[in-house]
Amino acid sequence: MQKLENGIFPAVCPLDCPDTCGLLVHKQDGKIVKVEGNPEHPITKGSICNKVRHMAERIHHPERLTTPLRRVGLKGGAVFEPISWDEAIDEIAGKFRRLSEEYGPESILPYSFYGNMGVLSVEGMDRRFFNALGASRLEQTICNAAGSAGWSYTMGFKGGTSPEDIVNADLIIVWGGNIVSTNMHQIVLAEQARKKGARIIVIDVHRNRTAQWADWFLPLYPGTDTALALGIMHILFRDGLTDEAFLKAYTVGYEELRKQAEEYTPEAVAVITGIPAEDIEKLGKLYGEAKVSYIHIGNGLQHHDNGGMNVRSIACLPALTGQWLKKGGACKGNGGYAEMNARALQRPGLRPNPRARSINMNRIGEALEMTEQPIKSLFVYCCNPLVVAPDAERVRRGFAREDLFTVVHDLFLTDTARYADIVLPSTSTFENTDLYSSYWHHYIQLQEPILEAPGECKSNFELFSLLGRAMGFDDEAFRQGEEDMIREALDYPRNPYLNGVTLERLKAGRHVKLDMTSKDRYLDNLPTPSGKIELYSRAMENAGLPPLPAYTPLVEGFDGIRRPGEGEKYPLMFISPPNHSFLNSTFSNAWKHQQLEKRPTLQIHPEDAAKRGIADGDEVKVYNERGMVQIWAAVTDRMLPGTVISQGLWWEGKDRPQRSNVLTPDRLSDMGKGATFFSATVQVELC
Ligand SMILES: Nc1nc2c(c(=O)[nH]1)N[C@H]1C(S)=C(S)[C@@H](COP(=O)(O)OP(=O)(O)OC[C@H]3O[C@@H](n4cnc5c(=O)[nH]c(N)nc54)[C@H](O)[C@@H]3O)O[C@H]1N2
Ligand SMILES: Nc1nc2c(c(=O)[nH]1)N[C@H]1C(S)=C(S)[C@@H](COP(=O)(O)OP(=O)(O)OC[C@H]3O[C@@H](n4cnc5c(=O)[nH]c(N)nc54)[C@H](O)[C@@H]3O)O[C@H]1N2
Ligand code: SF4
Ligand SMILES: [Mo]
Repeated sequence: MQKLENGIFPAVCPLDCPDTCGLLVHKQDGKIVKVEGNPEHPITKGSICNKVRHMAERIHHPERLTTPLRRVGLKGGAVFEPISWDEAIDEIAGKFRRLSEEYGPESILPYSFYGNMGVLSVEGMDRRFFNALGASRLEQTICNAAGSAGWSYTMGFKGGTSPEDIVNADLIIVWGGNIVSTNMHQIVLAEQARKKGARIIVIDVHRNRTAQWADWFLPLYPGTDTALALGIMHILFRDGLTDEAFLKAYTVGYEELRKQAEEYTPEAVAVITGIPAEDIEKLGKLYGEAKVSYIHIGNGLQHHDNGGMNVRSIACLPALTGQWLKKGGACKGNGGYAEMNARALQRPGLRPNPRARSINMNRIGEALEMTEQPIKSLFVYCCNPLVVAPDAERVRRGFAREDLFTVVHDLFLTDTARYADIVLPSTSTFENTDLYSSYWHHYIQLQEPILEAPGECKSNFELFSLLGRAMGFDDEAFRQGEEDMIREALDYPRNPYLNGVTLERLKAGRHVKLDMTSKDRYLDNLPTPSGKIELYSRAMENAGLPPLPAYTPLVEGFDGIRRPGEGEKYPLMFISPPNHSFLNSTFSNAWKHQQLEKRPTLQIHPEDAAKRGIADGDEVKVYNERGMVQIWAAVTDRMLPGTVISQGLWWEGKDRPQRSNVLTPDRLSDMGKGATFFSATVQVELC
């Protein structure tokens, strides 16, 4: 039995990170003593991030949950008593039966995300269970929904440039992504291109680690990327740098776009973005003259009111210079290549109420306030909504409802679990069987258990099989084993890229590359309505959106007349992106990772700090009408005046409020019903 042996075992990184690394886990006396990258994995190539090098602390953490718990004190007071699994399952199943009878099964809402990227963990038995129960559905739009919709309107298929092709580029633009921290193997590939002469440009609202690594950094005002993309288009059309043959053959709407771009002169775009006109000229020329260019579209620029349009506009650029025939292009995510058989995995047919309502996960605070058809129970797993969801105080107030029956399945007593009625202990990925794909590279991987689960931890798969049986769901779907489900997931002839990927090959080889032969026909198979790249999109027009790229200001803050930092109650744009050492809110409770990040900070420009009498290291209050955090100022000119940055999703402090999401809006983005975390405005003062 692998679990008990000492030695080195192959594993997969389960975290919500595009790199989905192959790992080697060193084990001694039942414990992990070292985690390193698998040198045989073609993308990992033996190197992993610092977060996961310290993964052992998380897996063997003394505060890991090991037994089910029942609340005995007040909601949120985090006083619990241990109970057995039998009691926990009985209590949950009993409550779900009663709620279904009294209020209907849609009074129950699952709330999950990708705390573990395993297909069986978050898109498998759990979905079967909530389908058979007839629970409300969750719109999982907290991450890249806006950008994904914007990309899809333009390109149709949810995939772009392959990682391995990045090395061919002579110009690389990292746009709204901090890939040194969030996608480190892309840096390795970009470095290979750089050795051959490629130039690297970063466009961001602050000089993050990636900007420090780049050859040229362009800081801009938040939410103004569409204007910049149109400025580049203006220069491409004006100076004859477009590939007219490509435009004719593979796009629709290029004449309309040419006209649309006319008004976005470098001078006009400079006013909107804060980038000097001469820099916009230079950028447009560099992009137009590059032989092979590649744009990495990060997640940051789509967490805005106008986030869908930001991605949609940038996605038009490679078509203008014909990059899709030159192995250049762009990537907003490559999940489409690895699409699996979701119907077989999730069994929507089990649902007694195919028209069950959907609740947007970004609006969970509001949803918990509904008085008609109220939500009476929440089942949270693989997610930490009290920290990661917008307008976090509203979310907390919802979770504090005495009449809400909340179950949380996690490895730790997170801020969310503290509000649970029943807490269930989860295994870590290394204790499970699961299947992993990447939303960036093209390798599928298998995880098999290499550790004994501590205490009474159960995987998501075990938990939902057990609950299904306790609810009396007698479909064979609840009796399948992990390997049956993996086979079903991979059996999906509709996706040619999945050809030949089988459980047997995964067991033999650990990672199996997707069959990329049909990528040759990428441009012929674009699933847009026209079958072409849609520079003009009738589908957008039908949805009430501008059919062409068009700049719309953010709802709060900068409007093209008033600059960030000026006037009003909350003059500063507040951006709260990931930090280097946490993975969303995961690791926020791990000592090593906390040491590396030291403490939550607010990066503030010297001009903005001086106006408020703030010096480096001072404790400051950051607030708006939604809430307040108390963190430490780091005075720096890494961004334009008017923008402040706080990196990292910290759990609530023991003696201070520090969850940045108490400040963020729960408005939805222009497309895809996505989150608008970064479209927040705040005021800052000395404590
Ligand atoms: N270390 C680490 N790695 C991670 C994560 C983590 O928490 N920590 N999270 C993982 C997940 S779930 C995701 S989705 C990805 C996200 O990783 P990325 O794609 O890198 O996205 P973000 O880090 O959210 O934001 C990237 C940058 O966008 C900038 N930005 C904000 N607003 C704007 C804007 O209007 N325009 C422009 N041009 N830039 C803007 C931010 O300043 C930030 O530097 O990373 C994954 N990897
Ligand atoms: N302000 C602000 N807010 C943000 C973002 C931002 O940049 N700024 N980023 C947003 C983005 S892009 C994302 S993707 C979300 C991410 O938000 P979440 O998906 O909530 O990510 P995490 O905070 O890492 O929480 C994942 C939880 O799953 C648990 N977990 C891990 N494995 C398992 C398992 O096998 N079973 C169970 N039951 N639990 C498990 C972990 O212990 C952890 O508590 O946050 C969003 N929120
Ligand atoms: S978090 Fe990302 S970079 Fe780090 S080991 Fe996991 S997949 Fe690799
Ligand atoms: Mo994400």
